[in-house]
Amino acid sequence: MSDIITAIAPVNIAMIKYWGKRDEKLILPLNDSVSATLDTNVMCAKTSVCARPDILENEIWLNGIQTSFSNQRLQNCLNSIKAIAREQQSVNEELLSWNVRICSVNNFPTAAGLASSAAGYACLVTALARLYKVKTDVSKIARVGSGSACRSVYGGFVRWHAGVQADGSDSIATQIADSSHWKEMRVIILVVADTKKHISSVKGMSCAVKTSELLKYRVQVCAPTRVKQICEAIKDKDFSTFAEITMKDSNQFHAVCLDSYPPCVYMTDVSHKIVEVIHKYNEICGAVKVAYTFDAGPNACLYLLEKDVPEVLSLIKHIFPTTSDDFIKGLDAPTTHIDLVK
Ligand code: 2P0
Repeated sequence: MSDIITAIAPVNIAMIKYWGKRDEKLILPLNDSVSATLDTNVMCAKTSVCARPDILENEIWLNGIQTSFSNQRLQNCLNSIKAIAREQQSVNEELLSWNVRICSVNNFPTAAGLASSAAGYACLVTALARLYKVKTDVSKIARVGSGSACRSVYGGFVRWHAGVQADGSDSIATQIADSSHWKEMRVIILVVADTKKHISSVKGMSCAVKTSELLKYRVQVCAPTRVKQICEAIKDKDFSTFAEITMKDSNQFHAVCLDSYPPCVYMTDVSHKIVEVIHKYNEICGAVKVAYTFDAGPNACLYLLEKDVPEVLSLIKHIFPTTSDDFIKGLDAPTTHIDLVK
């Protein structure tokens, strides 16, 4: 039997969103996206893999429960890594012929819509690459599991290049800066609802590509400009530019969702209240001190600098008195995770 290989991969939160594919099978995006990878101590997936002659069929266990291995994306990831291993002759044929057992756990609520698939696939592919000793760009294979997973392969600030090649060979993630570059950056996750999203990202973005006129403008004009600007802002540690672009891109992404037909509505009244509170707070401060961003769900992710965390936390607790702290930790790209509604 093989050694048991364990890998850890954190969640990433995009400032410039990925929404829309140019190739659904290869998972190639229409535009570049930019994200920050959170602290592995706070929100991450941990996956162990092994291959053995006595495992009768490939197995996958998610948070302790055995799940079907029939998922095509999962099989694509395993097959891609094995194909590279054969090409590179990195392990013997016997190991490649054995079935695998994959056990993955998240240290955060899987149903909360907090990019669990990104962390999960990044982790799985990293572990499989080590098991079969392949030397390859892991982000390219993680992308085949879930597009945004390619960004979780790196820490700090990451850019996923849409690429131009039809085979996806240049659709990879690269690091803009590691987490030590902007040590003061903090993230607060506000969990508005921990229920599963009603329209999957796959469905939502496919509908947007087919029906949204705004998406065309976003892909051609706004996203490329914003990617360039936010990469500069990250390099210069220019928080107000970083924050303004992040909020505008979140707003445009949700506008694209509404421009889809039928529309996808991910934000709730509580989400909109958070937007209002952050703008009011920035206005009172006379400076952009906090940025919000919302993924395909109602939960808010706030980017802010360490010095402003205490004041913003007390503001949140004041506005949403039912708030309960789920966990408050944070180191690398630190996160505070708060449940707004129980
Ligand atoms: C992002 N999201 O950039 C955007 C913002 C959600 C909103 O990437 O079909 O789960 O697996 O490629 O990666 C969610 O999409 O979709 C996503 P697939 P994925 O983070």
